[in-house]
Amino acid sequence: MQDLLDSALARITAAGTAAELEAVRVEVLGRKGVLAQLSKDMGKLSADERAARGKFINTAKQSLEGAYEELKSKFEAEALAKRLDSEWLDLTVPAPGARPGSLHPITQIQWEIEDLFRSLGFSVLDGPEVETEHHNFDALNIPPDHPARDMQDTFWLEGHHLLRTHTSPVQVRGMEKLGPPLRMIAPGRVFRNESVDASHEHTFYQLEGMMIDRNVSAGNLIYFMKTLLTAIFKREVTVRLRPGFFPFVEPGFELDIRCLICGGDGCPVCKQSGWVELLPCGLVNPHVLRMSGIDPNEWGGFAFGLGLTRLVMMRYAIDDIRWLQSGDLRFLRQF
Ligand code: FA5
Repeated sequence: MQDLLDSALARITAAGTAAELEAVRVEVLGRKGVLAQLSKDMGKLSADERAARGKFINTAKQSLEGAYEELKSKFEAEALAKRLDSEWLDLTVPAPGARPGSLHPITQIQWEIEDLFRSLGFSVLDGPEVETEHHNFDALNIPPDHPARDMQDTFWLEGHHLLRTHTSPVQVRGMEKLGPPLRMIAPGRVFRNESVDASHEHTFYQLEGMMIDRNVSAGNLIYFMKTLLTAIFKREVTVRLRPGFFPFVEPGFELDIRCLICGGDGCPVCKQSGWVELLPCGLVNPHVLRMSGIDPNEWGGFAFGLGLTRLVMMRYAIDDIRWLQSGDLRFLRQF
């Protein structure tokens, strides 16, 4: 009996492949295998012999199956390793035909302006798009019955909240949070309930700027505006400064740029005027400083509200503002 078992074990361990092992399994452990042979004449044995034979068969079964399972696991591990080797995949390789994405032109110019102002000592602040009436209007010296509110068609929300109509509320948040002296810019998305045409969107981008210090003058304001425009356009551009009315600045100015789409001859973007409103600005109204807890006898400042979307249109000669939010890949792939 022991010989039978030993030779069966030897045949299992001699299997060199998974297929050979399977063939040996059928022969040794199958219905006609060694174990079946050993059980065949059990009926003819005495009770004691039967017990001894049963015990032997159990032990034999365990050792044969153990040897089989061990070798089977070995072959499976080898097969898996081979498969992993042959099916090796580099997940970092770009898919064939995939185009790399690019930054939206508004983001590109926004980042350029952020870098410029950071180098001039300004912080870049963020503010909420859902604003309070207080920050968007009241704290900017635009009380409820003030006609200036009509200039910015507002999307009103519940509970004295609204979609901010300009980035100027971030001035207020900057003054409240950081106090003077203050140098900040705040780029962001703003919303107005107005009809859309070649130069007007309901959702567009502005970039607010504010500097508060002792002895800030209109000269400082003009210096920063010139630095900004030269850095962005990298060439001579014609600008004009005219008086502008905004309740939060005094005096206020409108800085217009000679239309770069038509060169000043007149087109739908400049509404045939040859000029595009780009950069309203002014010296901060003392009342606004006072409302944010800053003493206007000690501190003064300037503020500006760049029309970022319009600036991008001028820089790249984009003749319709609607391209910028169209999501049209033919347009976006040019940048
Ligand atoms: C304002 O929004 C003021 N908060 C700007 C300001 C800030 C003045 C600080 C003084 C001091 P205005 O409504 O003019 O101003 O908008 C500013 C700029 O946003 C405009 O010059 C224009 O370039 C741009 N703009 C205005 N409406 C639209 C629109 N519908 N679509 C695209 N750009 C617009």
